Amino acid sequence: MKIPKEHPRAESLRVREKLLKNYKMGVVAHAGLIAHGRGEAFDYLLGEETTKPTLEAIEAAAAALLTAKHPVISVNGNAAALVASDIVKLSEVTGARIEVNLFYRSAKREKTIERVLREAGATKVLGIGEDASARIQELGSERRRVDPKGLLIADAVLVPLEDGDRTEALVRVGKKVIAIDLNPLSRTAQLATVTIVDNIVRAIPTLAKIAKRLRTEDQEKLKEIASEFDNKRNLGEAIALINRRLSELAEKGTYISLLEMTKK
Ligand code: PTJ
Repeated sequence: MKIPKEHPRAESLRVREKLLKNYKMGVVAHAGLIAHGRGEAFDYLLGEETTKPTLEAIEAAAAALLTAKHPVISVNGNAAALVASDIVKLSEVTGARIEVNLFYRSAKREKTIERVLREAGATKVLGIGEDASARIQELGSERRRVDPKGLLIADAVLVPLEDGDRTEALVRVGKKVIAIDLNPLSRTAQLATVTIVDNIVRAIPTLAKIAKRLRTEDQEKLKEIASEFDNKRNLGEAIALINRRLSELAEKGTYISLLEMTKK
């Protein structure tokens, strides 16, 4: 579908089209489309922008990845569909390995996602087929199958769009989990070490940019940034921001008017 440039929701429609195309290609799972709809609803509440508290979380996430011994970016269908080349950039900047790890696992989907990542510039993709020969026993789903060179030994894991069970299991086995989730109330958001409450289409490029700036800082300083970050407080700020925004909008009732739009 061709989206008119002047359409007021052009960007959101473009993202949706990308997901649909990738769903047809077998990259995105059927439930990935439902998950996106849920995310979009929260993005509306946040004002569809990267907020100030989120920038602090992104800085802490960059510091955690840059100070980890074995950082890993875990990739699922939605992330590959929307931000494959930004994931490759982030991996180059931080030295994090890229591993495909799916909730709705199938050999065919894994291979299709690997191809998307390679086309985006990835030279090594972990977790494909028999390479995922290790198990994280604490996990119930197919996600327990991990690569011994990646998620098994990882000390910091970036999980864009996640199911809460895996975040909980990864934290339980002692890994630092950096989650990207638009819903600050989700189990993932609540249980992660660092939660970036933002849309992955904005968060991953920003994370790569900030990591590039921070990577010349000394390791002690980066460790301090990571350890001083308080996820509970930061989530509280994200929720308060939604609360403030909704209160302001509640005062107005309508915030879009045809008269204002005609003036523009
Ligand atoms: O590709 P697979 O097989 O690994 O499956 C991936 C999905 C996303 C289907 C799977 O992990 C899943 O079922 O996730 P959930 O439990 O639906 O959680 C997805 C979370 O991501 C929700 O809390 C959404 O609010 C959030 N979300 C959706 N789209 C975005 C998002 N967060 C950030 N950016 C988005 N674009």
